[in-house]
Amino acid sequence: MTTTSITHDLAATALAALERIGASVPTAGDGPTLHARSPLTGQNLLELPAASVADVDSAVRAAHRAFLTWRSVPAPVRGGLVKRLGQLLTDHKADLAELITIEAGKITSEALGEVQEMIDICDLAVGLSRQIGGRTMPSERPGHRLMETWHPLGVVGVISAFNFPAAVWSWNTAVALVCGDPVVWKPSEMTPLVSIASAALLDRAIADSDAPRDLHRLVLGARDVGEALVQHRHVALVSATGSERMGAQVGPLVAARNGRYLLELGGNNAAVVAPTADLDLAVRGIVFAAVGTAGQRCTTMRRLIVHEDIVDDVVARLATAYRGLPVGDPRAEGTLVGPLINAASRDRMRAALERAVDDGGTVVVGGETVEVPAAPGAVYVSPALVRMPHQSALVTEETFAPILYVMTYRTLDEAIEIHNGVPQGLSSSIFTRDQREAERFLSEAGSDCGIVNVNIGTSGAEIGGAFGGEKSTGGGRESGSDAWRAYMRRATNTVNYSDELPLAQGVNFA
Ligand code: UN1
Repeated sequence: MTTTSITHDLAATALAALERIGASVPTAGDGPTLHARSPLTGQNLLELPAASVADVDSAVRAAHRAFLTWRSVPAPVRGGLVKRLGQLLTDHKADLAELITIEAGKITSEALGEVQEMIDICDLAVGLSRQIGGRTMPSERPGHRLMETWHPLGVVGVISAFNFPAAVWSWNTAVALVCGDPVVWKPSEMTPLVSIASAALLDRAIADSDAPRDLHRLVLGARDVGEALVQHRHVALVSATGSERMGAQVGPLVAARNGRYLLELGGNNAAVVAPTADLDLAVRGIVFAAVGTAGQRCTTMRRLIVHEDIVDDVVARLATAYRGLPVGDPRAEGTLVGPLINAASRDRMRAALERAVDDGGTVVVGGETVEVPAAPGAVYVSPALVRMPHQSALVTEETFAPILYVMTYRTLDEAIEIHNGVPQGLSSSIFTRDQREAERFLSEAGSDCGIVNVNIGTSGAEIGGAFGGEKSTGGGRESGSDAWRAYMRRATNTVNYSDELPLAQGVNFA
């Protein structure tokens, strides 16, 4: 088959999945457009209409009008909508996963896992719909009640990235909807079809639940669309997932209008491998975290800090595992590493590997282009394992490709210092059987990340926990635990049910 005929087949497969989902694919007109594209061939699939800045304004205004109704719908009833979304996602799990594979290049198992993550967050949000609520605190005054109430916040603007083109939207949207907030979504330009499909399922759930139609609006487009969303005064919360550079631009823009933002930005995640680690388990955990999703997760393991006594053994085991990695068509049975999203990613990976060597590093294995004859325009690479003499400036940056830098340490203090010596603070792990070491890594003086694991890798977090990180990762938390609070506003209430008017702090004003 020629590349063009493969692309043609991919487009037909995508359109068939969209049709089963019940999504209509708009045709491009005179206005701005964008292309759906597949990293499986590197070619364009379809041309789609993009939103203009004026479209963003009308989407936000429509969502805001929906808010005025939705905020007064009881939260457990709002949960009914999310329950329906979860059912539809379950029914169309394979269809949506197929689109994720076609547009983001994920292997089938990981694409299905992404949709499972969406179903899981719907379950969590439905449960939350009966739990979001405040506390009652003792008042210092007799006959008074001091309590807090949590109210819906307003329109949430969601900006998401190509690598989790549907799940990150669902973490935000399922929680926002039960919290009483409509969503306007600006997805990555690289994954428009996944977003059209996800939005269509939510539209159907909205219709089936008799909820306001404009509770969700999708705005496809480029940077101008994102900027218009970020700056709109009716967007109460901007939840943005992407690069540190993007976050550095979004934060100040929202802050300038005193809006709220929730940022989930780059990671430069590391694992410490201690002398007592179970190395069979560690190697499996490291390989999944470092090469899963072809190194394109924000939680991808990018640094390994190994005790010097075991480093040669660990590197040898990893090199063996890396040499056996099946790289290729993500739809093929057995493939573990699919394509990079585009040629720019490969160029950045190459440049990073060249800099690593300039910094005294050695590429142990990988880093090569893998030719897939049927798809010359696709970008396949073998994941790279690189030994570094120290943590150079390069290693402190996130390169969104499968490169794992290996460094050594002698004492745990030194390992923690190397670990924390980067700007990002998303995910981390330690492989050890020494409880004292594990506890130190988990303590306030250990890892400075938002996610700190023991004896598992850095990626593949469950939705039950709060997801996000510190420092240049942005500080936001999405998904489980009490992350819902970011999507609501808190009112503190003092209710006087006495006949007196005592003032707090004993103030006398008579
Ligand atoms: C991301 O890469 O933006 O923990 C999200 C994980 C997934 C989510 C990753 N549950 O790897």
